[in-house]
Amino acid sequence: MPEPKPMLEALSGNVVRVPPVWLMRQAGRYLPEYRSVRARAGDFLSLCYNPELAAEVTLQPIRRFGFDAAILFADILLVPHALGINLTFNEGEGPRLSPVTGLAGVRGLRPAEEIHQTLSPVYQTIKILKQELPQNTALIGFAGAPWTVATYMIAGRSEVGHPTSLAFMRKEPQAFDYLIDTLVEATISYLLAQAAAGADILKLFDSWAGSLTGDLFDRYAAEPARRIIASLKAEYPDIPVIAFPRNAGNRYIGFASACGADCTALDPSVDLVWAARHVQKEACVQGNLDPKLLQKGGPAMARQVRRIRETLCKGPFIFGLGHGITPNTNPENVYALLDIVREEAS
Ligand code: 1CP
Repeated sequence: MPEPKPMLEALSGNVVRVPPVWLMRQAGRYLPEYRSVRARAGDFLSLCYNPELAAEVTLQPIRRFGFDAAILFADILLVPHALGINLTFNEGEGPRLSPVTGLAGVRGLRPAEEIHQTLSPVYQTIKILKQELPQNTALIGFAGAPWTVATYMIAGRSEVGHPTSLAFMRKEPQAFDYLIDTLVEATISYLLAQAAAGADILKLFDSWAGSLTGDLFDRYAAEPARRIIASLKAEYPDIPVIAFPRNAGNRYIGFASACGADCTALDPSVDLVWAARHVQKEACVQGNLDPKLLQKGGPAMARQVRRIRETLCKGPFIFGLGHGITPNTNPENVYALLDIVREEAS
């Protein structure tokens, strides 16, 4: 009998007594062993496309902390890169992309079915991880949701409030819809290939969903997620999907039902009692410790970790952060967090 994976238990809607736990960006600069492999790889993209090293950094936090899930080491911006966009990560200034402009620009992208030429090392990383991971550790594959990825492709960088992308949507609706459709197709193809390589769970990061107001949220966050998840479920009905419509506010309600996700990942702004009442009854929830509290550690972190666990543990629940670990987090605080999440309920 293979050992059960607590992550899959929670994702199938069961209440797990000691909740499974993993942390967004659990592989990264807060770990000295990551910084050392990163230096060996050279730049960030070379690390993402090197299956041995990408697998190594994925495994580092599992060895250290024994999380219940490993998340594939890659980035949401590999998809635009595979569609033919220039991409660089420069130390300290975040990603830079060659922006897409106009209908001719979006039509000039590589067809979605050609992304695998660039992305095949990612599938190789998954195959290595399947050999190396402990049996009870689930492997999460992921992609960015179309809107979030589109914001980087249109603005060429990270942009607060996304004025460039929202203006593009308004002024060039045909080009914008073409871009979203291309990203839906590419994301389906990419996630299906991750599932074929062995991912146990798939996660869709819509980190900038909160910039979509009114009808735009349904049209460009919920609907693309629904199309992607429907295609994944048609081929892999047993692979659970986690959706992360960050900063969706009230629109967290109904999101999992609208798009067919098995779990909703909550950002730190979501009220716990409200989430237990309105979001958790639809599907498993994941979250939502503020990464700033993990960075701070001590009694303030301990109090909030217990509150999250106590409020959400009556339904299907995965303990996690509401956003990624900050690079200046002390790994000692992660050990402390795990002790509290895993302490026996009194
Ligand atoms: O210097 C370094 O080593 C680069 C830092 C880094 C890392 C470790 C980047 C650059 N990406 C990653 C890995 C990564 N990115 C993972 C896998 C590792 C893990 O979680 O353990 C994942 C799941 C992502 C996803 C990702 N990339 C998102 C969605 C989640 C989120 O943070 O909201 C986004 C928005 C990105 C884009 C990105 N990648 C990296 C940067 C600096 C950014 C821009 C972030 C921004 O716009 O503010």
